[in-house]
Formats: sequence, C-alpha cells, structure tokens
Amino acid sequence: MNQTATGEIAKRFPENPLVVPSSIRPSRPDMTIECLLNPGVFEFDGKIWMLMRVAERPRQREGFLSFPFYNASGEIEILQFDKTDPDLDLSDPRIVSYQGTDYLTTLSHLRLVCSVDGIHFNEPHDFAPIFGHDKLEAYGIEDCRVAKLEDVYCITYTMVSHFGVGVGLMQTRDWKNFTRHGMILPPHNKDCALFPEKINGKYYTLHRPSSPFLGGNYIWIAESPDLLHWGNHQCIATTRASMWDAARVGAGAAPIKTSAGWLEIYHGADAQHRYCLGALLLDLNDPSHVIARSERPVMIPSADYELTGFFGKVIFTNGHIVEGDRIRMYYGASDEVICGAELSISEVLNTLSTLRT
Ligand code: MAN
Repeated sequence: MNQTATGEIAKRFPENPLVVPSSIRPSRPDMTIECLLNPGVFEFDGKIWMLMRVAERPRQREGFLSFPFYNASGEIEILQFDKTDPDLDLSDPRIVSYQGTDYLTTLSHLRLVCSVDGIHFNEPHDFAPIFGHDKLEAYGIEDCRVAKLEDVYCITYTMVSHFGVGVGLMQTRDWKNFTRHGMILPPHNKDCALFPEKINGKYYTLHRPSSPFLGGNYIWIAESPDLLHWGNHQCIATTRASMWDAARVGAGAAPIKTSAGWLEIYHGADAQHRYCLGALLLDLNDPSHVIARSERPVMIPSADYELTGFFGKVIFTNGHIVEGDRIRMYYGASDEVICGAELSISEVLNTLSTLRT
C-alpha cells in the first residue's frame, strides 16, 4: 500500500486542473464565471460526462459588491452593496450578510461537459445548461450527484433560496428532457447521494441535515419506496472532535458496492474549513450499519490548486466512475477549478479502521 505518513493515498491526474472558469462560456454576456465546482459524474453515449456547478456574478465595480439572484418572475436581478457599508459582512467569500439576511455572492447553475478519455472535457453545443427556476432555487442550484437507477439518471442537487437549503430531485434518460420532482428533503439538508440500486426492495440515500443547536452536520441514511418519500432516517456518522472531520461531514457520490460492503467517499471539514476526504464502509444488507471508517483522510488539500483559490484548502467530491478496483474521482479544488484523482478501492479498504460497536 502507498499510504503516506498523512494517510494520503490519492493519485492526482498530472493534467490538473482539468476544467477552469476561463474555459467555459458565461451563461450571459454580462456575467463572469467565478468558480467551477463539485461535478456530478456519469457515463452516457460512450463518454464520461460531468454536470458541473458553474458559479457566476456580474463584473464587479471598484468599491462595490454585486451579485445575482432569481426574482419572483424567475428573472435574474442584481443586488449591489457599497463595500464600506458597516452593515455588510464579507468575512466569508461565499456569503454576503447584510443586516441579518444572508445571500450568496454567486448564483450557480449546472452545466454539462463530456470527454472521451476522462481528462479532456468539452462543452457539447446541443445540451442546454440547467438553471434554477423554482422559488426554492432563487439563489441557484448546486453540487449534484448522479445515480443511474433502472436506466433513469437521477440527479439529486442542492436548492438554495432565502427559505433555506434543501435537496431537489430531477430525472432524465437523454439529458435533454428532465422531470423535475421539486424538493425531496427540506431545509436544512444537502449532500444527498442515492445508492445505485435497491436494497431489500427499497431505495436508500445518504443525506446531511444540519442542526444549529442539538446535533450538528452529520451524515444520515434514509429509505424510500419511490425516491420521493423518505423515512426511517438514521444518523450514521457524526463529526469527531479534534479530528480532520470535526466540524462537518457529508456524503460524496453514490456509494460503491464492494464485497466488503458499500464504500462511501465522504468529505470532512475541520473548524478552519479545511475539506479533506475519507471513507465509510456500510453493511451490504443493512447500510445503516457502519462497519468501518477512516481515522485519517485518504486525500488532503496539498496541491497549489487545492490550497489557494476562491475558497482555499478545499477538496470536495460528488462524482466518480468506477472501473474494477479503480475509482476515477472528480472533485472541486479550492471551490474554483475541477480536478481528477485516482483511488484504488482495495487501498482505501485497507486504510479503514473497523468500528467497535
Ligand atoms: C459547502 C458547499 C460546497 C463547497 C464547500 C466548501 O459544503 O457550498 O459547494 O464546496 O462548502 O466551500
């Protein structure tokens, strides 16, 4: 095994970053793309596809901060603030707080790119971007996961608005026509990763409700007869004090079926907002039972493009392709560019510590 002293076992693609904001066209001439983030990944039509999160805002004027949102008629409206306004809190580059109300500094939509070799991605002209259009998506749509269930692609994604952050579901067979099911898990919830097959006749998903008081930012599991109605919620992984995942944890892409159990690569952040990746191993028959968990991360921000950017020290994955023992993982680095890395399933399994229950 090649685990280093830090626990790191991921092999980054030498071509990283694979897709950068300047290589993609903004959705409107008056917008600039600030960040590309956290793609859902799938195979379709003999190619590897990413459904990227594209975060945009208007060109900025010296001394002012402006950002877009969808108004009640579904049109883009721009809010502008004088940066010297004492009521403005800009301490987090992702969020604007003004007189007790939070907004996002960028508006995200989802964009398809595809590749034959999994390294060089292009934007096909005959596939439209996916924009938020519901009032629950007024601040955009983000961080999707793609699972193929019974020949239908199921896209779970984050819906953001002043009502809160929840999980939406849409489905497609051809990536041109979509059925939107609206919000399936209400605020505050995100990081929803469907299992790629039914278990004992039921659908399962990982998700991440958050509680500001009791509880925290923990990974939960739920089951459903139809992907729309979710029940039997159970918390399967909490944060761990003083560890790399002390502040929040959340599922990555769809769990991977292995002979040892369902393997889930998840993100964990510490109090300084450093996002690393680790793994959980869940029982094949009862995935609410956690068999093992990473003590140390399998991937830590260390490359330049992971350390500095729109929001530095972030590795965030929610998409991969599995080929035998190899996980070809795609991830957002520093909330700005899209990168790839390879993990070996057997190596990840070898790093896990069995939980004493
Ligand atoms: C949240 C989300 C992600 C983002 C991370 C790190 O979990 O907004 O999209 O990558 O924070 O900033």
